[in-house]
Amino acid sequence: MSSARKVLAAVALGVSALAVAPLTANAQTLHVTHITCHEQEDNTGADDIYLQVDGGTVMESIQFVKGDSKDISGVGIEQGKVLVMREGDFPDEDDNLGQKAITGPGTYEFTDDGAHYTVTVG
Ligand SMILES: [Ca+2]
Ligand SMILES: [Ca+2]
Repeated sequence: MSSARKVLAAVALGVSALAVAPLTANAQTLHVTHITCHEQEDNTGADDIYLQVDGGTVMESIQFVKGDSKDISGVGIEQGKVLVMREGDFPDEDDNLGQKAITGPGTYEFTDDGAHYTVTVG
């Protein structure tokens, strides 16, 4: 392939990449990288923390006690979406510990129901 043809091929690739990603070009996929528990919601035993986006669970339940600080992997969230933190109380109704619009990389505090968690998003 001549160098001119290589350039044309690269341009064609660029155009097709844009064509399959309309409107979402600015939406960045972020990840939950860390969760710290400053205060638990449950008085006895560990909290069972899980995360939801758009009504779907994006992080299955992980146990936290006060002072725990855990690395999280494989939990993606699109920038601009609302992250909901819940605490499982099966068979009772689960508790809602807060919801935050994820506007970019940073830390988000979840403080509802007497709990206090910091979620790091990167
Ligand atoms: Ca609870
Ligand atoms: Ca619980």
